[in-house]
Amino acid sequence: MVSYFIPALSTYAGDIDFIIDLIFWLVGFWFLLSEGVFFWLIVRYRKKEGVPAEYITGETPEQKRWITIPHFLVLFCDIFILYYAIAAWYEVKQNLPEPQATVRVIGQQWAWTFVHEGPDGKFDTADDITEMNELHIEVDKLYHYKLSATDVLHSFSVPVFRLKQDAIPGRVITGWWEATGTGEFSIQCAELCGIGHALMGARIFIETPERHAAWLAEQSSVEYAALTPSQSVKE
Ligand SMILES: [Cu+2]
Repeated sequence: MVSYFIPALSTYAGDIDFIIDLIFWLVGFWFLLSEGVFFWLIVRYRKKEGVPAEYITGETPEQKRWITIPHFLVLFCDIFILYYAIAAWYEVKQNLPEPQATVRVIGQQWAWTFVHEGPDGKFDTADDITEMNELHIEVDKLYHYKLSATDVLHSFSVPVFRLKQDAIPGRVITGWWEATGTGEFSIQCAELCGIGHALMGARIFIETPERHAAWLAEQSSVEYAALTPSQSVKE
């Protein structure tokens, strides 16, 4: 249902959408049922000529059953929500599959910086590729992200991945994604981080291996070229 509004483009997006759907249907069922009973009682016991109003304290066992039985049934539904929520949490947060590539994600007031290892597969070398507010990645490739913040709390949010992770100054948080479809989508900051918070959007470009290789080659050649003032590092 969620994917009708926002495409689900990571390997774990479907698990998270399933929990949202499950909660929607369970809560929706109990909402409609309780409202139905509520309005039925209002109509059934409306003011009638010759029938005096009754003061009900709700203390007799027969009256308490109106609370306790639905209460236990709702708790029973919670078992299913908990089961799927813990399974999804394990998949997204506890489980860390071997990466095929790693990207540094750095939040700062008010922009995102993304650093790729470059052709040598190592950070902090001359061929690292740095992007501002644009993240180019490859589809069907398992990435680790190393998330940090240089000033205040931020939150790295990629709606199409159903991924959201706080970025905390002084800490590097590792997580992962594997994209399952191509396209250009939004990245947001999901933690109020100052006056420019609303402007802290970026774009993610999920590319085919061919397109991504072409982009990498382009970046490398631009970074190594002797730049003249008229040239731009950007595409
Ligand atoms: Cu922010």
